[in-house]
Amino acid sequence: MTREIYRILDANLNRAVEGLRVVEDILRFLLEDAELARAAKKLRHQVVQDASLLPLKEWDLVLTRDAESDVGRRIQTRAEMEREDFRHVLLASFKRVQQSLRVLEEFAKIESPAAAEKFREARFQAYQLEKEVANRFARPELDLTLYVITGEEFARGRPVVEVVREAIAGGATAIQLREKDWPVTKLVQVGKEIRRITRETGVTFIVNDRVDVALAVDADGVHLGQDDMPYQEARKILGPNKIIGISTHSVEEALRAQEEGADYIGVGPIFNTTSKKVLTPVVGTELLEQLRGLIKIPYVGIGGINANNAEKVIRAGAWGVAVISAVTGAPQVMQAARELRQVVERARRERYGQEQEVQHRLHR
Ligand code: TZP
Ligand code: MG
Repeated sequence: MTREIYRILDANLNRAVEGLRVVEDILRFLLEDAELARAAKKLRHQVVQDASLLPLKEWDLVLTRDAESDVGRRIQTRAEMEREDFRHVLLASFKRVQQSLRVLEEFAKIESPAAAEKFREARFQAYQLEKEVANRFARPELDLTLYVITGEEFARGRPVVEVVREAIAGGATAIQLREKDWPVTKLVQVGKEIRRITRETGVTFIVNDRVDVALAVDADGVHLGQDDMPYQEARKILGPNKIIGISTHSVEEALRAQEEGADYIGVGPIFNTTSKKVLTPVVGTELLEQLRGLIKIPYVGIGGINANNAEKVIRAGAWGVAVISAVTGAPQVMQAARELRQVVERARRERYGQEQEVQHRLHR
């Protein structure tokens, strides 16, 4: 093999491996997605191993390296030095990885068809990983500042759709359709109506318990309790672009939900409530405190929360509050929502300042 080919192989091996390292670090430290980060690491190790199929003695590549006299070193485009944000860095890195794997494949053909085939496989794995990462970004925006849950029995005779409209007008950032006793026909019919309203207003729409209903009405996602469909099963059915939230009542459950891949968790019951039939013991704001630093996905407190105690919930570390009676059951739904949202936002500003807003968006 000629020296020139060594240099090409050396440059492109470095490119591929370094590019994968950039991808891996973004997935690990910025997106904090353990699963995708692991996939990037695996691919990086694979490429290094594939290179060992080439008939090269260990130090050949390094010895023939001649970065100083590399004529390409000074060819640098403006675009190469400017990246708008980490998404662009990620995209550019994927392209670099794929291109260098293609070069490796072509030149490996001269010496080792087996290695060429391996580089080809690695390139296709890089395409696949890029798609999975893109899917991760395609999930809808999730703002759990004021998460209003329906409950016809608490709505003082008002239709659920009307309550939803009012709650959104007052500042609800997410709506959950939770009607345990409704037939599926009614869930679908009202669900479609709520979908229309939430789409028009840019509010997140989640369906409680029912993965099938969430799909039928094209909700943004589903909320699952500990006895509902397991996360992995729900994800298989819903695909990568739906939000999945999970109810948790302990540190262990919260960590498991995060590890599995949940997009957010509900933590509760924080205070006493009469709005839920079978209730686990009250966990207090103490559990929220315990989750700080451990849980990186957004989490909301639920259970007995209202404008008088919401500040405590946010101070303890929740990103937002999930409520039934404080809004759905309020005499004036719109006013109640407005007041509660103000309390949450004020508490959050006091707690985090501007910095956390950015952090939170990054996690999505
Ligand atoms: N999960 C835990 S507590 C609860 C649910 C669904 C009920 C919350 O209702 P409220 O009226 O806000 O206490
Ligand atoms: Mg449930």
